Amino acid sequence: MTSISDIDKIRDRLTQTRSLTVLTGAGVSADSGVPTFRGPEGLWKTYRAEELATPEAFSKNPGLVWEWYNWRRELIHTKEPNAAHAALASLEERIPSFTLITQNVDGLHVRAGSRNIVEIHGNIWKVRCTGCHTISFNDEIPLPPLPACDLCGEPLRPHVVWFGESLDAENIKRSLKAAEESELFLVVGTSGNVQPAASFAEIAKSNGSYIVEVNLDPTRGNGPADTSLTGRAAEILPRLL
Ligand code: BJW
Ligand code: ZN
Repeated sequence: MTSISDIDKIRDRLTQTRSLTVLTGAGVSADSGVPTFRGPEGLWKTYRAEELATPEAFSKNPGLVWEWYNWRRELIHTKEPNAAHAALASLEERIPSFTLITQNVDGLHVRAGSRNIVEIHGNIWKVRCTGCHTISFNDEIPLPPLPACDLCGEPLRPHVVWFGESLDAENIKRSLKAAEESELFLVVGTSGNVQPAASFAEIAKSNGSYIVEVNLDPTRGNGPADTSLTGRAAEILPRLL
């Protein structure tokens, strides 16, 4: 259980800090009703995310991968940002230097008002052409089973980062800089399974940052965390304001 004194301690630190970096994962959107990747509800049909979020899966069966993304787009479309998203947007207004690094592709942080945000795994509301590489915003629901580019006719793919694919270099640069320069680093709702995101807290810590983890699962947080707050992000984060 998270003690009231831990919450008070971190709230005090947040009022003092000039530089906060936050890393979020699927747990932040869980309270909005968006399924996480690795929990019991993380399965879609009988597939694991690791089997669908790969360039190999898309080459072999683009229809299946698009079916999964269409299902997720339809689901996310019906969801709203929750109190955790709102709390992070309001921290951004209070702290002079604030960066939000999110692994989530659902766009809920931006809808809640976050501005200085790095979407390191992309955005499910964008598509990218596999031929001419044009990236465009697209919130059509549902997309056709095999959507194609208006400009060149080649297949479109989701503008997200799959396993084995490189993250955008500029996004990595911004994330590392924010981790290195942070006084306080908050890790919220991520299992820490996926690199390179999972190493950002370590990097922040080795540069002198204080690490706070917020997760539903009390077994998390024994990594680099200086304080672990156990509970739902939507319940804990508003209490830190
Ligand atoms: C709550 C809660 C509540 C629940 N409140 N908490 C170094 C070492 C080993 C391997 C690698 C390495 N470097 C690279 C790799 C390979 C690979 C990797 O990391 N593999 C590991 C599995 C071992 N990484 C990559 O391939 C990355 N690319 C890369 O590094 O390029 C260079 C390179 C290329 C080739 C070889 C080597 C290097 C790319 C990774 C892309 C990941 N993409 C996905 C899909 C995105 C698109 C989409 O969404 O469709 O990103 S996978 C999926 O996992 C998604 C997520 O963003 C990501 C992280 O998941 P997350 O957010 O942590 O979710 P969960 O479900 O795992 O956890 C939820 C947590 O919330 C849990 O802890 C709950 O307890 C908690 N929770 N409810 C608070 N209410
Ligand atoms: Zn094209």
